[in-house]
Amino acid sequence: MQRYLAVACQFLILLQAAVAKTDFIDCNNPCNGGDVNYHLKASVRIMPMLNYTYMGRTYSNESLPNHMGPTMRVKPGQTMWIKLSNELYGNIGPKPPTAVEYWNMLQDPGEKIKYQRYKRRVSSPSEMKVDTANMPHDFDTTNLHLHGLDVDVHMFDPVGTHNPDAPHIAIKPGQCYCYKFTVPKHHPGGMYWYHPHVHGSTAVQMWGGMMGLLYIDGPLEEELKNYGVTNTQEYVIWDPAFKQVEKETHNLEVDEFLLGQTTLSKIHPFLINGQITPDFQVYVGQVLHLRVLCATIENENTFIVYPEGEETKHWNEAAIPFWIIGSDGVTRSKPKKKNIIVLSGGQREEILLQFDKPGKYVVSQQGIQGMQFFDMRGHPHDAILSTITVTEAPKDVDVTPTMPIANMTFTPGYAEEESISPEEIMGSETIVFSMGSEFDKAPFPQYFVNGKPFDPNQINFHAKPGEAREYILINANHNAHPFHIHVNRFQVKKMSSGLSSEKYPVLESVLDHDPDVWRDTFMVPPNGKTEIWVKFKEYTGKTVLHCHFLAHEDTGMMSTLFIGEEDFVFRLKDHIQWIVGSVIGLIVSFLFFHFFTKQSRDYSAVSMNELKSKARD
Ligand SMILES: [Cu+2]
Repeated sequence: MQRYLAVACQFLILLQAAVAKTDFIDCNNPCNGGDVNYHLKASVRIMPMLNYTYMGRTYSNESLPNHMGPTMRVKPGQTMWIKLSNELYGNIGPKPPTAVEYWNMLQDPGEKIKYQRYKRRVSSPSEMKVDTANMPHDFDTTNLHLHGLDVDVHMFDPVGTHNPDAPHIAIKPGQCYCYKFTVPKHHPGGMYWYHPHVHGSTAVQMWGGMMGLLYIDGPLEEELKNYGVTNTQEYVIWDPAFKQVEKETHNLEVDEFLLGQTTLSKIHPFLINGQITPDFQVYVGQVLHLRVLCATIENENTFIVYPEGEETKHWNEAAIPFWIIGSDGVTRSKPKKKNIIVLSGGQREEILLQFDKPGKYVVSQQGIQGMQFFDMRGHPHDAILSTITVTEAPKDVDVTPTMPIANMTFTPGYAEEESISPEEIMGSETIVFSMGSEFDKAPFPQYFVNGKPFDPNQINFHAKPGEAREYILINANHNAHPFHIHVNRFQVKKMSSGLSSEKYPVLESVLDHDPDVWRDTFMVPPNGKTEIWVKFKEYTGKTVLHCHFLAHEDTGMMSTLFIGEEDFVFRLKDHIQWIVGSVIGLIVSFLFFHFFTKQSRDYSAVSMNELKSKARD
């Protein structure tokens, strides 16, 4: 019996060890065995901005003026190791909200009355139902997401896990993690980025500036150079929110996210490369190549170029057209002409611009008001994102490209024949993004995927490597939700919205999609639908899909997706009743047998004695 128990214990220990495999490392471990190696330090930074001094969480150091972390570069086929050290110590703020704070806020809901279906409130904070998993929390716990890369799944511990129960990678202050990736040989070259992704703290950390650029080398840079296009600039759009150091109060924006998210509108400056309306310079006739990342946490954006002073006119009337040559890290074979694009958080666009007259131009963010939050005007503000100064080129310098932009061709990130065909679609599923407005629940409002908030113990979607699937993304709300799926890209096949483009003129541009372009993030329009086809490639394991308005994701608008087969995992919780029952059974049987055998021994001893005495007689 003892031997059996010992074997069973050993088996359980082995299983536990297999389950507990992790990529957490001792912080003295350099984690530098890749072809390229990076060390990111999540740390606190005090920085001057907008006439104030702010405190935020960043990966950056003082030498990086754009407030972002170091730019990473890697070639297809290379291994990339990233050590992430969490050095977020101290009272950084703001504090995660409590159910009592939500209750207090809901006593005077103000503008939140505009929620179309709101439910009864409760008479005391103790009656609030609290969805702990979806309350903003653990603001100093972090991890790393390589946005848009088709590499191993890396949301759950360890990287590449097939354990359906694997926990989110959650690196606490003082802890270090070693991420090891191999970039596939066929990976499209282009602009990607990285940011933290711990459920509950993503928005707060990214409002503080925890993000950075990641380029995968590809033929685009060389091809542009061959066309004489050499004026390349990064263009990162960011809507920051920090704690102001001089004041004890929280930053207004962060407070409103934490307690409501609905009036997050009052002072939302958009920064470009961490600066307020910076100026870009280009010569007449020269091509300006902007590598645009919309790194907004909670806002949509437009990209429209006007001659200065004409920005109040309609873009179809006054805007300077531009060309898109790549989207979400995937180069297009031919430039596509546009005079407006609408961007949501996570999207990237490679843009070529050319001016035939000198002068001052502006890049404008406008026309989104009213589409963000239930028809509330003022969010986000119309704003000038940056200026562009166009001057005559010096006489002896030839800056014009070797051919008109319209005639340029590029090596596409995906070949045309890789496009998903209808026969490849192995299934179709609906994913509904919606919000709840139950006044007796914290957090408020509630954010749902298919009617339910994120449940860390649930796997909601399954897919197999090699197959393609259709997802019909539905937005039940009067505000936009950008959809993002990890690891694999998709093509946008159809879009529609129940709103009127007369009332919301940018809507036409939102719906203007290119069905052959591969994306990793795209808008699900207000009261609308986006139909996508996803191709699942070689990477398998546990990962997520979610809304890329990160405050929505943090408070519930995320789901778990499992690609491929799940590992067999011994889960104590599944077997606990059986184990407890068996143990009780064993104890009862042991006691019973012990008692019974003792009785019969006593009896036989007595009868033996009696027998002996009889024999003597
Ligand atoms: Cu959303």
